[in-house]
Amino acid sequence: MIDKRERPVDAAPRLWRNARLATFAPGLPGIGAIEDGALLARSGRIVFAGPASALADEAVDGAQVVDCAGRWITPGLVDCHTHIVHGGTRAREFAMRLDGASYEEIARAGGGILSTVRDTRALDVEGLVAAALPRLDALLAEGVTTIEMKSGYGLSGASEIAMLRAARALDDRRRVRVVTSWLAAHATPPDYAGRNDAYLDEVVLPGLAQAHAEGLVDAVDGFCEGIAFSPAEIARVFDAARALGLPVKLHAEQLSNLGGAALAASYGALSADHLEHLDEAGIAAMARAGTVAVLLPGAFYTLRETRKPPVAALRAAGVPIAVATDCNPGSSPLTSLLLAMNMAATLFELPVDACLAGATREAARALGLLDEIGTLEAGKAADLAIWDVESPAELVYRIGFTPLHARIVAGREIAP
Ligand code: DI6
Ligand code: FE
Repeated sequence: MIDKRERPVDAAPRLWRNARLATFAPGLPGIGAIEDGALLARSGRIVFAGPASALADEAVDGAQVVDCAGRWITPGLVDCHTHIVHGGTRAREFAMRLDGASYEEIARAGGGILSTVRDTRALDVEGLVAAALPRLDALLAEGVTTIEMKSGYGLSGASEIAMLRAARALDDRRRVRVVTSWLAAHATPPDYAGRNDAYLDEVVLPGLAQAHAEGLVDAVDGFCEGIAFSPAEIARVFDAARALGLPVKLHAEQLSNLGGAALAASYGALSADHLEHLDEAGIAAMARAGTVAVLLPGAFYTLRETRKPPVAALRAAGVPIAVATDCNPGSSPLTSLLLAMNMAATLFELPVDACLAGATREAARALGLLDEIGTLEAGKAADLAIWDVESPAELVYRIGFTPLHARIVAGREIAP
């Protein structure tokens, strides 16, 4: 269902040799490292990723050879949670928060998400594309090859759809895979204040049906929170998604605990995201359902939260953990997935290897794309990042430094 659009591929076989591979292949420990590695791609797909000694000579006949000079190759990075399509900034609110106003106070006073809604509605599709492109380019320059983009700042049928059209246009404009989420249940627009059910009936649900009919929706998201939508309201959105055969995900337990993660898990959600206030019952429900926990340390940092997501308990329960930027103008004006990994390590104590897996394999899982991307394994898309580092741990450890050597999408190299 997700992301099955045709993409241009490089048909010619290409061999990256003299490389070190961080494969993240299941069955290999840690990052799945292979020294003296080689990676062969044909028609945009990996046909071999492993020790050079195991690659048959005849397999590489006619391949264009790239000498990696010992550089590391990882799967292309995957940013599985962004609100990158939007108008305006919220720099003024940032200053207000530093003066003591809380995020919730600003939201309840008509600022917050609703101020971005005003700036987003003011732009047409082309304006939204132009506004998002510099942010997208910042992520691509760090080796991102797949990015999720949400609606959620239009809050009318037409403007939510415009946001997703912009996301699809960005997919055409750059060599990157874009995955979309319908997030009309993000905030209640002023004309529906206090009437969430009417907003669902008149905007969220009919808009979803229309956007889906236009092929604009890969998954359905919501914001389950006191300042947004209740579990019962989110359940109505998820029922509609299920009827359309669309996977769901949820912003859950960010500012309080409403049981959103358990609700999402009961719908077999791909992911539950944020999770600072997640409890034991929510963890158990996510573990049973295989729902990925998406950590968004940029929002935790920006809002100067003190309660951390229960990372140790999630890991002990075997819940897969992804890391994403949450790139948005209010709570996470972050366009660096490398910094998000660093923050997940430093702020949330996520181990370094888990941070790396969280921005590759587990982020792919969170998008329902693990069969296609996220590891270096034969059969998957040849989406790669090549790095000038001594070890992949450096990608997590450095702050504000991007050692990207090359970015490859569907086997074709794009200068960083
Ligand atoms: N949680 C968040 O952190 C973002 N959305 C959400 O549901 C914030 C959105 C914003 O403040 O503009
Ligand atoms: Fe978000």
